[in-house]
Amino acid sequence: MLPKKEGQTRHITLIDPDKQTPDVAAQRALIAVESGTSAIFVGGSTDTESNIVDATCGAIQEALELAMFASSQHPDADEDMWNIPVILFPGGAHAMSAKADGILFMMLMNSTSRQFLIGEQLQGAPYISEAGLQTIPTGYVVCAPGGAVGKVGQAELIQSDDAELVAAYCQTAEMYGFSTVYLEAGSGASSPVNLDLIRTAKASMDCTLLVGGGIRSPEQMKAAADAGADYIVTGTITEEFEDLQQLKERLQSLINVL
Ligand code: 1GP
Repeated sequence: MLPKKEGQTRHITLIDPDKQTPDVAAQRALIAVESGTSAIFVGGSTDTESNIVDATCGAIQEALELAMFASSQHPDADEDMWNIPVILFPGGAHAMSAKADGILFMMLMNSTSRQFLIGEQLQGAPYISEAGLQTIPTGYVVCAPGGAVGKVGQAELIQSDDAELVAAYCQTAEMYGFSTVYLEAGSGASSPVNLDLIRTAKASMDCTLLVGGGIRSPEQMKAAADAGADYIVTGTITEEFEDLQQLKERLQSLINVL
């Protein structure tokens, strides 16, 4: 569901269901797709109730379907551009929805807490199986500064000069058979993941590499892409614009550097 293509970096938009109504989330998702994003992640906060996650996933899926139908009525429109996966990025086993297309099934690899290494996963697996959600087995590695997820997830943060350690985490993820590794600096981080860490992660494994947290400028996007990120995730900037046209311009300025 998150294929990688050598030499190409794609963008993912993270929507936190706690930060707006489902209708506004759907409007933002449509703008993100028009701007060139390749997938929508839904999640983020640790204490979101599943009914809010469900309503948000439902609203986004409905909006994408309507947009696709509208496109199908115009011979010149690209109907397929709306065929975008909605993927859960859960704060825990409580924040799930069968209306998503898939889920990042994550191990917070550098957590010191059993809860985030295997506990939430054990609680969530029966629901995921029943709902038939496609799982994307993901090694989630929190790097400095780490933000709220570093604290809540009780992570031993990867420091900017600890390339050897990030390589070992990436190799471990690959040996476990994970398809994806997500280097996270924390939502709203004051600085993104260190570029050397991204370069080392990319060189140490064949898994798809996701990078996110604190990326706000075209320069930061370009640097993370050049360092080897297969996907760059941004969340906070999508929440900063009431005006959808302004949001579109901002997202395009980021995505167009890729
Ligand atoms: C957080 O990596 C994502 O999990 C996105 O971070 O909100 O800082 O863009 P931002």
